[in-house]
Amino acid sequence: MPKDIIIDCDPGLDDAVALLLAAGDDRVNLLGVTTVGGNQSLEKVTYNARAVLGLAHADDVPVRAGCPRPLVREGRVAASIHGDSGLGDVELPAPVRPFDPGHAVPWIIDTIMAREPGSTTLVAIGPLTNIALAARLEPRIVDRVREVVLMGGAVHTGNSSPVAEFNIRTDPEAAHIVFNEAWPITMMGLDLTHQALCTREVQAGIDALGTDLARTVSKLIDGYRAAYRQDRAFPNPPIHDPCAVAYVIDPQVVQTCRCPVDVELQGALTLGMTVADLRGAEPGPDECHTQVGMQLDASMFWQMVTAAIEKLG
Ligand code: PIR
Ligand code: CA
Repeated sequence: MPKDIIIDCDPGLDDAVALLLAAGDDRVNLLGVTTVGGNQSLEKVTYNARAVLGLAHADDVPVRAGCPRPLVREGRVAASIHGDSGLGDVELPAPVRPFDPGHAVPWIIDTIMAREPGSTTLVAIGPLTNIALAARLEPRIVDRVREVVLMGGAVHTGNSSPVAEFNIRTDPEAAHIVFNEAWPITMMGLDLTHQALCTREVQAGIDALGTDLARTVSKLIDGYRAAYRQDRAFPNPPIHDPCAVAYVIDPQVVQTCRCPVDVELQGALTLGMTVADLRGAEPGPDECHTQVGMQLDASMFWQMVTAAIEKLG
């Protein structure tokens, strides 16, 4: 039985790869895609989400635009990495599907409430604004989702600041809300996603598929590689967001550690840091609702991504 997922995202070069993985792997069923201002403006990331689903022949998947900016703070885009459009300089065919009116947050709530309890997984790969608002607007979703799997945060490093990751740092109040609700959360932070490096060898494997889609993905990765070289001195770019989807597809791809996690809202140097308590013995799932991805099986991960691109043709 495939797992039903909703992806909340801000595409974003790596969000685009996450959407393709979800569309191309039979072990997940993509119920819908919701968007949030993050890597680029809400308007741009929503356009990009529709265009990427078009590439994946997934034009029947609903797309709803959500919050244009964080709950409290000013929005800040990541144009130095994702470019002015949000997808580097790759121009995708214009989306054909009509634009769905209606806000993402009530759509998320209605979708979760209409389905079997414990059957819907929320995969959040942008700032957590929509997810936090959904939990406040309809608290019953907290018991009703199967799990929240998110890309964000970090235990030992940052990218937006020395200790804070971009998605959490962009809307720390929303992240605070999400981490303090009792739903099961699996956090795929930078500790894990910095292991999802697209090496030349991995990229050659994608190129070898020889399809138009593979060429487009390779161009997206070229843009990401150039930006990460320039901005971050990474020779190979970390493709963060598909790690969250890969974990839902097959949890074996990630080794996790269970520990309490909270979000810093006060610190002068540490705003938006995800503070993980790694002291003592690992708690059980009844005592602690959060776990953190620590070790990625990179070869299994890239096999999944490559196979999904191949399957989409
Ligand atoms: C990636 C992102 C933001 C900034 C940089 N430098 C790199 C986006 C990705 O889409 C991912 O969801 C998360 N935010 C990684 O921090
Ligand atoms: Ca993202």
